[in-house]
Amino acid sequence: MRLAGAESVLLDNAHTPWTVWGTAKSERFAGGGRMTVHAGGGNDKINTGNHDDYVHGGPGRDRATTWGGEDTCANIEVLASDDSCEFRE
Ligand SMILES: [Ca+2]
Repeated sequence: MRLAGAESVLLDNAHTPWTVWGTAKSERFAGGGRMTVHAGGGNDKINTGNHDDYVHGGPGRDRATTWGGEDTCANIEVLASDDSCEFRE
């Protein structure tokens, strides 16, 4: 499935792995399944579930909240909690 032009995406299916590519705009991504997020430009907000997720914020001031799993984050400027992003690139 390809979705383009959304500013907020909720991928609330814990059994489906998702790969999301953002745009230059500020967007919000939230998911329950294993997530790979390339947020792109803009000041993005990313919220993942209890899997081993990968989050790349891209340019901008990006905020990540990751729950459970062993999560890897890159180019994230703000972590919602000390538990977020076990690995940082
Ligand atoms: Ca960004």
